[in-house]
Amino acid sequence: MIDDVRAAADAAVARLAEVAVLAEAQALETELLGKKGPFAEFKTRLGGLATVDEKKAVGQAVNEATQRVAAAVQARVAELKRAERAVQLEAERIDLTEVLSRPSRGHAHIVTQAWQRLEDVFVGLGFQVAEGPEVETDWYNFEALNMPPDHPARSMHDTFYVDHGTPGSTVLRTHTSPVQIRVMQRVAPPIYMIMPGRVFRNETTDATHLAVFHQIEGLVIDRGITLADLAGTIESFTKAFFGEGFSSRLRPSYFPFTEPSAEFDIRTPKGDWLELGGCGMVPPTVLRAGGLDPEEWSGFAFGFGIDRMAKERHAVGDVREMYTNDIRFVEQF
Ligand code: FA5
Repeated sequence: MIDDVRAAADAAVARLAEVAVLAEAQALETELLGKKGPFAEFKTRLGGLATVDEKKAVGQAVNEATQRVAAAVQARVAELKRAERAVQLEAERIDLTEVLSRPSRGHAHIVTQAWQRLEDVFVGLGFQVAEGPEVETDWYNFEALNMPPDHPARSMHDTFYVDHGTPGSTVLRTHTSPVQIRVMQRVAPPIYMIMPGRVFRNETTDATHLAVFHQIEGLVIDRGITLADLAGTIESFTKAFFGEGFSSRLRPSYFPFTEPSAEFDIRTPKGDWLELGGCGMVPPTVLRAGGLDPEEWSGFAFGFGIDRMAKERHAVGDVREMYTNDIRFVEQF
């Protein structure tokens, strides 16, 4: 019978080793060590043994077997609990390393940065910001700005026409100056306004020319405004935008919608002169087109290219580089 007891213990331990689920191990504990289990049965059979020595020897074997099986149950249950906990932890794990592998953030394009900085500087000088439509009528883009049909200055603006209304009546604006007229019509003076935006010219592109580019227009209308105010504003802007080491100059030029007209250049700390844009005093014809009385109001306007400013500021060799969408180029700024 002692051999039977030991064999039963071996079988119990072997079964426990095969169990893979915690609940099954707990059920097996009841089956093996409970009142109806094999070792309980061995105990009941002790009474039927012939001698006291036999009872003692078999009893001891049953106790040892019970203890061995109980220890095996305990070890297996603990092992399976650990395994189940590990599975649960894995399932509920929050992967904090995600924060580190987040895709890198982009940033504003070099031209957008220049646009935003220009706005900041002019707002700092007391200007407000307005925008106008990119698809414009011939009247706003040309006629109201002193360029009637057949005016020779129109040939300087190679125009994209839009197939809308009377042929030739709708254009993609060739400059931001039409927004001057829209602002004068809508805003009561005094006006201190800048008007940034996209413009279009049917031109062959090269290192300094694009067919789609950006300008920023400025318009000041108040009482008693003179050319000295224009020169002072351009000088303050130059220092605020480029730095104290820079200065500006006005050079006589011609635009149909300003009189007198000038190009304005900036002088770099190295002494080079860069042409930035055009400017001048707003003539009575243009003030009237905007619905203002030239006897009461006077003013000046200026306009320059944002893309060329970004190009100069960052020493980009070719303005077309900024629109190749090459991430290696864009990332540098
Ligand atoms: C004008 O467009 C005038 N409307 C500016 C103006 C406004 C004068 C108000 C007086 C009063 P212009 O054609 O020169 O002028 O263009 C102004 C600026 O736009 C240029 O100095 C240049 O910086 C930029 N620009 C002109 N053409 C291109 C082009 N194809 N590609 C990139 N930038 C250009």
